[in-house]
Amino acid sequence: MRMSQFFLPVLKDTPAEAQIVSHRLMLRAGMIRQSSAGIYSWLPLGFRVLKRIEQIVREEQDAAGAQELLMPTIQPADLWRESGRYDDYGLEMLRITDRHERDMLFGPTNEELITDIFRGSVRSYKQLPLNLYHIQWKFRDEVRPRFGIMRGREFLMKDNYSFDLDPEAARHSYNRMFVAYLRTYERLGLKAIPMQADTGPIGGDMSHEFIILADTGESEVYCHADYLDFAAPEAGVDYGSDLSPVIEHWTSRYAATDEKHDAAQFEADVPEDRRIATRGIEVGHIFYLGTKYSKAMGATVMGADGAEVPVEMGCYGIGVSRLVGAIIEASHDDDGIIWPASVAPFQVGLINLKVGDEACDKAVADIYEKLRRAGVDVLLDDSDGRAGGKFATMDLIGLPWQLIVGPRGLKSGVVEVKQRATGERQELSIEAAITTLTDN
Ligand code: 5CA
Repeated sequence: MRMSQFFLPVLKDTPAEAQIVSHRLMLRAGMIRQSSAGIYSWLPLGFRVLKRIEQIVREEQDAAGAQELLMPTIQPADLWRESGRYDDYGLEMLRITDRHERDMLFGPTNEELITDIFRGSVRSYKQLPLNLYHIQWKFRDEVRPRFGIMRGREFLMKDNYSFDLDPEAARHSYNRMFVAYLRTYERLGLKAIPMQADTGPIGGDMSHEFIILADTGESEVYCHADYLDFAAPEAGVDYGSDLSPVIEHWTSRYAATDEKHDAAQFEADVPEDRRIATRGIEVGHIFYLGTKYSKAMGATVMGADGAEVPVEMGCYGIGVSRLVGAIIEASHDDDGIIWPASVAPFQVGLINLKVGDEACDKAVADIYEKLRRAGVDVLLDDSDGRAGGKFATMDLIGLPWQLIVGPRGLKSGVVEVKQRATGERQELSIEAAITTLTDN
């Protein structure tokens, strides 16, 4: 992509309304624009990151045996009357009336809709286990939307729903998602800690929130420092095997959000120098629901003995749009964003220091083509601005690598390769630079 053609409305000044660094950087880097309180448009740079996160989430869900479908954003109120949540959900639910005076709503979550799909098609235990997910926009009319896309009113969530015959099988489904979540966050370059959590309006009797430690987080959290050194399960996990040893390891130390925090136990379980009491960002939340929805909505299956039983359910959410902000909170410096390679909007920022100089233009065009042919996503700064401004923009938007081509270097046959995360610079021949960037 050429910068001259790319819609990248960067801001020079720090927007006054943004209170936390990720919100400031997303606005400055031209990733999002607010349309109304808590509702945002995703501009090309931000949308690329959102899509890359979504794809990693999808790959790990598929690997764990979940199947993707797509449910609508608008749902009929009658389904929510069946579960009793139409009244319970209160002002957070955006209620809509259609032209026939039918009550509708913009979905804040999908337990009712998926349970309706399930009960319409599944009759026998032989069709279980089943785990269905979608990645869809949700609307919650939050009292205090804030921090940009971190607590939005409209936000993108991955939500799955598992269906099993009995509590033991449901526990296995829960464990599969637990492991898939650890892998997902690891691939996103994040250290997420599973913590005991409250179930709120979703319900159920067991749940874990996945939390990124950050001073700017909205939750107060308490945990053992050992978690920071725990390694996520490797790719190629056998999801059919007994996963409980992984879950036991990842729940072996104290970790709780403030609703579940027990100060006496924290002090008894964790040596003083290993206690972390800080704030965190909730990037995912999994729930064992039991039969809360299946009983209320009549979602039953025939067991092996011929008896009808309500299906055991779980639900599992990941805040896909919130993750964009969470990754920035975890990875930035004074100059801007530092994208982990796995989610970067482009891998390389190619800077032509002297547009119009024949040697520079030719070398840059050649490098751009070679990188593109090797499958590397490149953003080429072909503007004729000043070098300082070009460097500042590249640092702000945080691509993992910068390749800088200038007339002086070219005379001695070299270009400069800079790694954004470390600031490390190397002078290399054009060929060596291309090899470095295609190998990474
Ligand atoms: N039905 C369940 C999971 S399938 C559910 O809705 N869980 S939730 O309420 O905990 O939301 C799941 C995830 O969505 C949260 O962990 C959080 O990362 C994200 N999320 C929730 N509310 C917002 C919001 N207002 N803005 C951005 N992300 C949000």
